Amino acid sequence: MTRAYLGLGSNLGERLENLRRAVALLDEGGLSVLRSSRVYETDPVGGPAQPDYLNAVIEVEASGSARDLLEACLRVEREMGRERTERWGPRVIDVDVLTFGEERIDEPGLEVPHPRMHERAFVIVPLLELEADPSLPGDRTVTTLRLGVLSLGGVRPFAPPLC
Ligand code: GSY
Repeated sequence: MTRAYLGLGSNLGERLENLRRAVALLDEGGLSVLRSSRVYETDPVGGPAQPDYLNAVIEVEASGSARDLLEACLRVEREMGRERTERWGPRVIDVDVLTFGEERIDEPGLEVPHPRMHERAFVIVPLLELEADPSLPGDRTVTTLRLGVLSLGGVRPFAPPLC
């Protein structure tokens, strides 16, 4: 069994309902969803002008490999009708593998810890509710993060934890 953190995001349709449904589908798909951060409303980062996101981080326990976990996340995105068209565009749901235990993986389509997570306040702020010293890409730790890179603006508490 491996503890992992997943990042959830939605900026189309019933955003909060979308996050809740993703948690339910992940749980039904065989993962144990252990804990959730609060839900934050966040300014969109990158891509075209698009609506604000709701973001949260959940902690799961996975029985398979990191690749199995990635497949489970992609399955939920597909079940919820996500179309991977525009790379940084708006989406009904986004489910990202942020960390997988202490593993460091650099394979096609699967980089863990997520290579951009340390630059994204919409990931780091909810993650720090669950884990004081998370695995980050490279040799980084939370104490070495530079606030210039990680702008903390644009992340506002919106709703209680998803579970
Ligand atoms: O990387 C996930 C999708 N995404 C997000 C997001 O989840 N939240 C915010 N605030 N901006 C984003 N830009 C992209 S792409």
